[in-house]
Amino acid sequence: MREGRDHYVSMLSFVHTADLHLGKVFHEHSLIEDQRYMLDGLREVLEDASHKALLIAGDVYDRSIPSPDAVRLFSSFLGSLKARRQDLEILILSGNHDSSSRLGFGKELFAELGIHLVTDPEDATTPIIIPGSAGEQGAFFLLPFLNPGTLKAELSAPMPQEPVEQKASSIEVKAGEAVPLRSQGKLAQEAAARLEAARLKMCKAGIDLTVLGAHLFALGSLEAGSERVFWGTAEQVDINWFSGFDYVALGHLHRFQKAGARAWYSGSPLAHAFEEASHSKVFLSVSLEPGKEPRINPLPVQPLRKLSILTGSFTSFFQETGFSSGSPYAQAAQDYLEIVLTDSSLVENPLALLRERFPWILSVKQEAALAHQMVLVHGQSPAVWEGAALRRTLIDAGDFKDFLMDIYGEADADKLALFQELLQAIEVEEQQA
Ligand SMILES: [Mn+2]
Repeated sequence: MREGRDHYVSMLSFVHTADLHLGKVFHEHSLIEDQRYMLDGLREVLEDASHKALLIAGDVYDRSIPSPDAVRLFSSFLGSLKARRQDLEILILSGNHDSSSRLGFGKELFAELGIHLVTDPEDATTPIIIPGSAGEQGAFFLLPFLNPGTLKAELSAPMPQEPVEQKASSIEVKAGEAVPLRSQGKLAQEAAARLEAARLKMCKAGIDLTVLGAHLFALGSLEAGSERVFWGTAEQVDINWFSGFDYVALGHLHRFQKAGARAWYSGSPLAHAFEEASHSKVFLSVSLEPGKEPRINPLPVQPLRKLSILTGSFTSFFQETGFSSGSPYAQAAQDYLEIVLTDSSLVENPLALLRERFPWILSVKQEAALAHQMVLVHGQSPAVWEGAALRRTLIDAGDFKDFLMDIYGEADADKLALFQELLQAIEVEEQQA
């Protein structure tokens, strides 16, 4: 990483990452060792002292009540990072997967150590000031995920762009009265107005650079496949509201991408879905110079194990040793693997059978066989079964009962009950998401 250093001399440089999802369980397999390996890599990147700060733009943990392993891992990461780089400022905001109060534990004390946790949107307008290498001053604002109701606004006039929703509301709102905001669009608009006022105040006070870290869904950006996101454009945020900032460090979408003129998603440093197997996973090294465009340097993340998808017949994999160096599958045998079977008949318990050959196999898909089954039973073409949305509206307990009858000749009551339970859980989760 040495060769890039000279370019950074008169700049404010920092590392932007997000969506660590510590404690994530992937197809029933804990990713904690993968995450430890990834954080070791991040610590190495930060040994380059030209990076003045680390900004984590939300979703530190995978769950609002993180596993003990995940908390221990993050604690030891912060400790060992600070032991090597006392001067490094660490900036953390909470994402939709984090519990803001749990992640915010001890924030008043940690701030003294240069570890800044912002978990309340009300605190977003108080920046953290970080000097660059030539004495220039950067003001970092951190906007945590905007849970419904976390900001209030006076609705004296209908909010621009969303007049219809106001009319439909059954609650009488008096002019000048502050009401809690619910949709992502309105919450972000209110936050943007407050942040812009605070940003201008900093600029007037002589600050050279302003940076915003935020966890939100920027309108027009692409999902990666492993996010838990809102549906509908009312829940997306116009990133132009934040265009005053010299750089916007985004989290929430797991795909590394540009989201606005000076706004980027770093993406998650590890893939969390097989759909992401081909995505590049990076940490972003960002360098800012007053009056210039931000310089983005994506640093590839070396994962402990890659994700691979292989397609073929069951026999072709079952007869494969997977380990011999001449085999086309030699590398895949070391990867987290999803195998897509092309057979037209279902294989029972294929995961256990194939695990002997491929020790890190996590998923087997048999959609060809399922589609074939549907044609035999209902005379429907496989195309009907493409797309998750269609499937969601088509499948119910009756279909599952028919399916069990077709496959096993009987519909096991326990399996049916479990299916009902899972279906309800999915519906509840989707309503709360
Ligand atoms: Mn996330």
